[in-house]
Amino acid sequence: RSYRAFDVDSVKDYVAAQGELTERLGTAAAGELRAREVGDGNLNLVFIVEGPGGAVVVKQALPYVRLVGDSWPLPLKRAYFEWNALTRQATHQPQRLPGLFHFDPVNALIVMEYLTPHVILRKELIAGKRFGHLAEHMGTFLAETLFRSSDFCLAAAKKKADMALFADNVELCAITENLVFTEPYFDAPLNRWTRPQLDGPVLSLRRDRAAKVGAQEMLYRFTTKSEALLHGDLHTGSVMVTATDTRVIDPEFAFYGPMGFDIGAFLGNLYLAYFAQEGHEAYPDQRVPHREWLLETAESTWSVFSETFARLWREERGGILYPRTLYEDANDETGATIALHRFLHGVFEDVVGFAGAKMVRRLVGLAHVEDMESIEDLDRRATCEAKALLMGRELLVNRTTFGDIYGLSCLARAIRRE
Ligand code: SR1
Ligand code: MG
Repeated sequence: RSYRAFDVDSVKDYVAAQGELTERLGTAAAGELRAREVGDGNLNLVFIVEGPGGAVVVKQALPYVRLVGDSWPLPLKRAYFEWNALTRQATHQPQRLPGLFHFDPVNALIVMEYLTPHVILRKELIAGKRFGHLAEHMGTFLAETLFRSSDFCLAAAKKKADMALFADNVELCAITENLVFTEPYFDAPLNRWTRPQLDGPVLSLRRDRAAKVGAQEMLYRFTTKSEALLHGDLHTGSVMVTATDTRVIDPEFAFYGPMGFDIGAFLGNLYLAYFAQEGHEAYPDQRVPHREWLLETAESTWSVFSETFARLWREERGGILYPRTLYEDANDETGATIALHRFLHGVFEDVVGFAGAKMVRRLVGLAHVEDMESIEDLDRRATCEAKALLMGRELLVNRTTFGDIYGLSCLARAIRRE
């Protein structure tokens, strides 16, 4: 057997031949199935295959970057890392993931639950919708997946084995190393920005020594700080929502890295959504409650993360670092609390720096966000983007100066009003 990329016809034959899916689909006959390709991400094929009894999603890696074409090859083994990340996350936080049905390493595909009526969070944020459970769900997901894959919880041998497994996700890490931390800061051929409106800010960024130093420092942390198994690409396009439910999808960039990278990616995308709001309404003031909700969601995600992490620290701490036995009497419990707060302080600084880097790359690098791209009036789009760029740069450069998460909301409001 060798790899083949499926299309809407051949994927039906493939799915029909997988006996474990028959009951779910209500048929084993390809002729009774319907398939459509719905992938709108940068890398993969995504099919929805429906039978008389139900539907599944088939996500298949292509041997190249879909966004760019076959001039940019990309290994199929990313499906293996995605599967391994999903199965590990499922042991930590199954409620926030799609159900997992089948993995085929040869065809680099995963068959999973068809989430309905779920929709991609980014699209809902653009439409001005709000989700009351989002911060609670995301903060808990982040704390549980990050804490439980770290040295604070896992046995040392297991953590080292997992680090070794995911260390081979080299090419996807290289995408992040280049596209997030490097290319936005020089005249890289694939960079894009709203021209000519953003030419000035882009040129300034390339001459901005402090921003470049900040980006290099965050890159170094990204490559060296192997704290936890990360999702690795936790933007608002990797989250699906309903009014009551939240699911996290697509961890193909998974590897052992700094906890603040996942949290910063999510928060940075909320701030991008915040600055994009004024591009989406004839009367921007109608978006005030939504804008404020985006900032509150960023604040609450961090609060829920840190509170849940603290609870896990008290209840589940068991790895090689800070074992419970070190803190048996009351004084030592104080020591454990001090250690926890020092650790979270460091995570927060990373969150701020990574959020900034993630914002900058989506404005002047190769891969942009629909929040901004869907603003048709280019002057208006550029105004939103320039403010977001200013915030991203501030977070990157001054990441040590923010006392708490509320300082980030204040900065966002101040820059928006300028
Ligand atoms: C070439 S891939 C561009 C981006 O898409 C993914 O979602 C990652 O964020 C990557 O950096
Ligand atoms: Mg993705």
